[in-house]
Amino acid sequence: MVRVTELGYLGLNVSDSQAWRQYAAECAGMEVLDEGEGDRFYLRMDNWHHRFVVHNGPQDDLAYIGWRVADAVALKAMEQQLAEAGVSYRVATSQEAAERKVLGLLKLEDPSGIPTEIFYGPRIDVHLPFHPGRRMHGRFLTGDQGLGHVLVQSKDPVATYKFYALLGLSGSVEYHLQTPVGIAEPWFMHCNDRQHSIAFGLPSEKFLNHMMLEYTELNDLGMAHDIVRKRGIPVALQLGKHSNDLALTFYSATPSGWLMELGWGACKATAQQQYHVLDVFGHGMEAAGMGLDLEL
Ligand code: MBD
Ligand code: FE
Repeated sequence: MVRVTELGYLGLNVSDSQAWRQYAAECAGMEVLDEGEGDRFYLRMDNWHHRFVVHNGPQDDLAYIGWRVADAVALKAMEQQLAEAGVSYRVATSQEAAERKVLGLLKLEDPSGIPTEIFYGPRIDVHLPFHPGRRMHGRFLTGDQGLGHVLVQSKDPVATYKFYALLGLSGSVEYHLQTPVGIAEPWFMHCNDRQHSIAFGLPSEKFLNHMMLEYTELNDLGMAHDIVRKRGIPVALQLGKHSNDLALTFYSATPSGWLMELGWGACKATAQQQYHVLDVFGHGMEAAGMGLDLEL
């Protein structure tokens, strides 16, 4: 069986491009790259040409998720795997591959309709070393762990699990959380050392509930927290430590309304599954109505 190797890139649709450029650079520390296309700009976290394509659009939601495989052989094997499972996909044209700055890709949809791309051969701009949008003590933790994680909508969590398992991710329900309307059972799946690259199973109006980026240095998380607080950006969940990935994180609003989880110190994925009913500490609820009204 062939497996995806990392959460490689994300496409976002945003209504306020200017607010996003400022937010991404000045709060998170990403590098803004504008190639003059007019309808989009890029965000960098490392030496990849980009990790985010930010498209101008009215929707304010996730546009697509890009999962990497090793090479052309793996992409061909993935095609066969999808076909045998009866999942429809199409092979993107070379023009579409050039648009994403990859050597080849497949286009399909996950069971909730989230546009999904499986690609190989991203463009790595070693000649253009990452230049953070604000001062940083360290870097974003990417490498073979991918760009971070997303928590996405799932209309049918079991179907969603089966879809991502077909792509080669592993995982399970990792929390039983008491909510006013019953027990929430979020799922977490990984495809490399990052404890999870995708999560689902919590109510989410948009495709995207939140995305998570990880710093290599605690000081950069602290700096991000100071900047978010000074700017009065709503914080949905205060600083706290998750029980599953042991990361110290907080959740604040992006200019598109969905949440950004910034973190540091996550542990690596393990083969054996376990579940939790509460986080280690913190993650107290602050701003309500942002998609994570949870007692973690
Ligand atoms: C996460 O990254 C997360 O977003 C939640 C809700 C629980 C555990 C880890
Ligand atoms: Fe998360």
